[in-house]
Amino acid sequence: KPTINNLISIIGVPLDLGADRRGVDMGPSAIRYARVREKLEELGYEVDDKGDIVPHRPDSCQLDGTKLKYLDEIERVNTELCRQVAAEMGKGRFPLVLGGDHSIAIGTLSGVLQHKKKPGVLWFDAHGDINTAETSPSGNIHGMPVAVSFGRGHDRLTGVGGREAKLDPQRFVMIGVRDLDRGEKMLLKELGVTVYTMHEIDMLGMAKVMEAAIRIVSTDTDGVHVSFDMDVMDPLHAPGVGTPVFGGLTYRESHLAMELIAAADIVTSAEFVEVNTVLDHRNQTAKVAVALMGSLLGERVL
Ligand code: HAR
Ligand code: MN
Ligand code: MN
Ligand code: MN
Repeated sequence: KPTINNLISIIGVPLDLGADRRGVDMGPSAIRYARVREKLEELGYEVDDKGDIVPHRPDSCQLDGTKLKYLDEIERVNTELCRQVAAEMGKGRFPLVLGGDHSIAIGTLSGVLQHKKKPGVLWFDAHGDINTAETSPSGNIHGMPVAVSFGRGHDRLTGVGGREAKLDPQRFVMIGVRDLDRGEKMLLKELGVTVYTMHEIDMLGMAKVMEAAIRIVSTDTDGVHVSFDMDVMDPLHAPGVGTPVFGGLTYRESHLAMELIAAADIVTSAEFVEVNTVLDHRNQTAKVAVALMGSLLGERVL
């Protein structure tokens, strides 16, 4: 088993305030309906579903003098998520976080950082999610968690989990990227993040890309977090996402990536985010997410 032991804690975060389109708030329910617990139990894990961290929904978009939308509530939910992730890891359990929009990575990663001094991160996403208030075209916080985890961005977000607990960009790898804003490109280069865009995946193939990515995140690190935004997949395979971008990963490329991470035996926490049930077809995207979780956590054909 790729985890330290056989214990998995599921934490649902039905938050959609970080995104422009409603509907990812039903992501955790959709993933549970797609039988995530049963899948993990079949693989031999002992599963504790902690339920959901329930966001309050303000009746109008709150800006409080910043450009960031719903900053208050997103900070609150992420502070609680940080606490729960840290608590589960403290019990020696593997946190599996179900989103929700990708702003929840702020809480997941700061929770991981309460236990790991230098974790590696594999970030699967069509987007860079490395905007700050200054560079964001939208003010949507789901476009910012990577910047926040490096200590860049609004104080109220970088403060979640403490200002010292931040990631090292050298141990962070993005995979499947195909839509970056101008400011994101600049910050990625400035910080030296490794980015395997769809171009590199086309040129080298997923196996070679993952071999290189796994080497980076498992060198001089004390754990690996997998953050999987379902929009990294092509909309043909994962239609239920808020910000689909053509030209993404195929079903098999995504599974191969998860299988290679499982074979490397490195993963210590994971999150699957941005399942938008309103835009999905018959829960297809949630089902694909559960299948990917299976591969990540050691499922094999034979
Ligand atoms: N880059 C754009 C922004 O900051 C859109 C990115 C957000 N979309 C996501 N995140 N689903 O991965 O607004
Ligand atoms: Mn994302
Ligand atoms: Mn995305
Ligand atoms: Mn864009």
